[in-house]
Amino acid sequence: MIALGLGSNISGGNNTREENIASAIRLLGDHPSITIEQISSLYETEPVGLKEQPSFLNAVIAINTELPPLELLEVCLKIERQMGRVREVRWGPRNIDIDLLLYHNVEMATTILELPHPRMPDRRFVLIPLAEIAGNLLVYKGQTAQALLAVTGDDSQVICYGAIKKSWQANAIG
Ligand code: PH2
Ligand code: MG
Ligand code: MG
Repeated sequence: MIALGLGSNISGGNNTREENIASAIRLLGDHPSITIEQISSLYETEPVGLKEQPSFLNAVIAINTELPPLELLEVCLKIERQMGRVREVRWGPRNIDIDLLLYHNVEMATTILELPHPRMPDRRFVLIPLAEIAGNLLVYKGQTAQALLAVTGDDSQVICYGAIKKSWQANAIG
């Protein structure tokens, strides 16, 4: 599975957080080499790291692509820029964040990309939506997302916010 984490905690222009997530999914799906395979529910999540910021909407999607990891990362960063990504501080508020979480069984650690995402075990806002779409897949050091959730040190609140709006999802999948 190739999994991406999506997050938004500020509106961009006239768009809500939900629209930001939906736009990112649509732009990813519009890429000629990317197909969207699964989209988790949206989750309303308490900020982790820098606490004094608005709560996030998070989701995880599974995609398919022939693009190698670094090229996929480039596409994600390009979409962030295209959406006029606003971010002043690391871990601070942003209208859109697209993170590469998993790329099949690839393990790599460079200064620009680490796979699987090294902070995955410490983030309920990633593990909960990932568990929803990844089933029994071993996602990190031989463990399922569910198993990682059982032992994570993170106790931040993650509440299901519901499915992404049907109209947007229909446009994105396939
Ligand atoms: N992203 C961060 C830092 N903290 N907290 C939540 N709840 N959701 C995020 O997506 C998030 C965060 C850095 O990318
Ligand atoms: Mg992130
Ligand atoms: Mg990021």
